[in-house]
Amino acid sequence: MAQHTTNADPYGHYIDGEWVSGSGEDTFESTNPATDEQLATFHRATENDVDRAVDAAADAAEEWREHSYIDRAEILWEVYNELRDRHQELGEIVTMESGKEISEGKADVTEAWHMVEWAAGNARHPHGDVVPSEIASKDSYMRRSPRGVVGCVTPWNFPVAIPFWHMAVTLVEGNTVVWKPAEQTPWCGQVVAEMLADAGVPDGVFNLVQGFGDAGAAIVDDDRVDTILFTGSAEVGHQIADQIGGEPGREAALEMGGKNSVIVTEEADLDVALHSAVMSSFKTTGQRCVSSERLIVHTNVYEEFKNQFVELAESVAVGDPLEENTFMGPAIDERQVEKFRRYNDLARTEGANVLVDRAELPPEEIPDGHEEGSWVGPFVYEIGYDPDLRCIREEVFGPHVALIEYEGGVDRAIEIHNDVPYGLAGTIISEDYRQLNQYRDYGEVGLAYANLPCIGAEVQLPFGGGKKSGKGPASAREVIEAVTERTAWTVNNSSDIEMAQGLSADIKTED
Ligand code: UN1
Repeated sequence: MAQHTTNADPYGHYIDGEWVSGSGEDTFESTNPATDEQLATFHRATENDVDRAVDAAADAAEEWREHSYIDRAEILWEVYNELRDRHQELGEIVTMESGKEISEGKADVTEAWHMVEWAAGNARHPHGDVVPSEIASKDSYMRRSPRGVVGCVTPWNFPVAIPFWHMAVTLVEGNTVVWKPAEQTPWCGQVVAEMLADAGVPDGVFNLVQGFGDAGAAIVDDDRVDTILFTGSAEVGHQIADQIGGEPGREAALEMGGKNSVIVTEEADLDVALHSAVMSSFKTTGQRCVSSERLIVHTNVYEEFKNQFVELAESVAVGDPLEENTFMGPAIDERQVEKFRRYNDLARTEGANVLVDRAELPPEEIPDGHEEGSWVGPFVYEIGYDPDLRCIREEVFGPHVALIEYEGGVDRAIEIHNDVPYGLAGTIISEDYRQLNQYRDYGEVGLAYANLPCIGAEVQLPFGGGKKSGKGPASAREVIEAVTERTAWTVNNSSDIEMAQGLSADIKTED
């Protein structure tokens, strides 16, 4: 297995069908968060490089839309096969660059080919509606056409899957793309770009720029980019929403964070509750946008649940993400470790009773040769419910988990769940179908689960949330709305003009 890429020279950008170094002098490193080893070096894009990439995408747009859906999808089937054939290798690259343990690294690649399969398969499905008219001689349709140039800005935590959430449907629908992967996972970006280039995407149809937030901002600022697809922090997402919202003709679909929860009612099967809570809180080291940082537990089962959850949080295996027995790998980088520790301190200041504190892993728990990694373990506390506490309202993006005890009916648990600015994911654990249905109907949550963890959504579901969590889902099947224009196309089959709504079609003249 490769410990780093084989390239000695820095990797570049892919613009207009060519690999280029770009106009800037700066380079940056991809590092392995489990060891702090450098994996590869990349040229850092300037505004000028983004400008060239948008130029190429704009020039290629007209020709690309002339291809049939099925021709466009043909290219993606090549990518689908390659993702499957290289599953183990790519899973290891995801793990080395993002720190996610190997089953998650591989699941990331699987989720990517599922998305490609959905998008390419959808090319042979109907793309619009036949709509009835009040007037028998009229035929009406809803037709879709590509919006043009789509800018994609993707996060590090699903470095292969989320790029395909954005780009697979977008390309099949006939748009061209300028993509900036997260600066933490440029190697995954390079691999995905090589696949698309090798599959024969025409020059300019797909462009990659490697870099930081300034390159992402340059994509957003360029008004030749018709749609922005963004998955990442609420802070950046809201800036994009503010900016694009005021620009006629431009659209943005934004997928942001969450302060998700697991509700455990007095009717819960406690084994299911514990299993779901551990998966929701600690998988991906708590760094999914759907990870849960709040466990809202009924008073009747609180002590028993707490004791067992604490025991598991004390013992989940943190370690080398390439090892199959590891449950949690490292955090992505030191910045994320600091944020996690800052929020742990905040919870203490706000009155938390700390139950598990593995935030600073003792040296004997850190695998040999991994001393420089960004290691963290679970931090679990209980706290009396107060809606103003920041530690239970703000997203940490780490294994930072609050236990909140509630009394009364499930409506009280739902009220606590809803009382945060986010509305992305959540789950309820209960054997009582009335409680489940109440949660389904009143939980403010885009991805709602029952008797399951609140992670692991499949690509054929709509993915996204309300409130601060999202705006026009930037993922999976819903992307189609953000990257296509709808035309209502109505044809009259008669030589008389007859109007709907009782509107008179008589032309009345003075005489
Ligand atoms: C994310 O957390 O940023 O539902 C994406 C899931 C995955 C996607 C998560 N399919 O957990």
